[in-house]
Amino acid sequence: MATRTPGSKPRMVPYKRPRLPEALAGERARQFREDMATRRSVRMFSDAPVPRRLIEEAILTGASAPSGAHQQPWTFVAVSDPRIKRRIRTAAEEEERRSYEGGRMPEEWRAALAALGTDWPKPFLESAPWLVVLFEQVHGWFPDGSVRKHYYARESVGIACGLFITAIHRMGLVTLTHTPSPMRFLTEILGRPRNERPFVLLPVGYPADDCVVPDLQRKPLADVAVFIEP
Ligand code: IYR
Repeated sequence: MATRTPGSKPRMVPYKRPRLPEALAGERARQFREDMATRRSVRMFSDAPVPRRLIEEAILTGASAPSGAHQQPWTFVAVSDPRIKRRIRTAAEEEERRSYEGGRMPEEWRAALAALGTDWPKPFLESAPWLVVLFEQVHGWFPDGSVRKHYYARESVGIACGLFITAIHRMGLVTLTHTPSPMRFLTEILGRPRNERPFVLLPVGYPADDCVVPDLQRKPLADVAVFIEP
């Protein structure tokens, strides 16, 4: 793929989807929506183990995302090694403490976060059985070692993240889209190449027995959608 010249035709294969009756489509959509409505970002994790196979399944779903020029510009790094998790927690808390208490986070941002009750300590970075770090491949490489531009890498990785989160939820697991800021330390701790930028850190596991989440409401359809019809 990387060396395909402009103008050469890709091989095309047939593609079909069953056309569902409207009632069945609607029913499936409703069931899926109701399940997804129970998804929450969780910050209190049980240390109960999760088999690697389930993480692999979610990664494969994430990696099924559409991507700019089908370049699949993502790397999922899944960590269960407690020594690495500890290093990540230590580094993340150092950054987060500076943000929350060192005056690095503007007042408006702190106010916006008040509804979530977040703070700099991140014990879930050790208690969650897996930390999945999603990296964006800002560019790739041609076989001759020259830089291969990636198109819409950030958007593509965002979609992959959404699909990963959905797969995790469908398995009865929970996660959090965590962005300790800045995240550069993850590149170093996880030994990733310079063309990769940490996009999001996703702790994965089961909720702790005493897990609580903020009482949030989602916007109704009328507030999130505009229809323009004849
Ligand atoms: N990265 C910090 C702050 C934070 C920022 C946003 I935007 C959130 O939605 C939640 C938290 C933290 O993880 O605490």
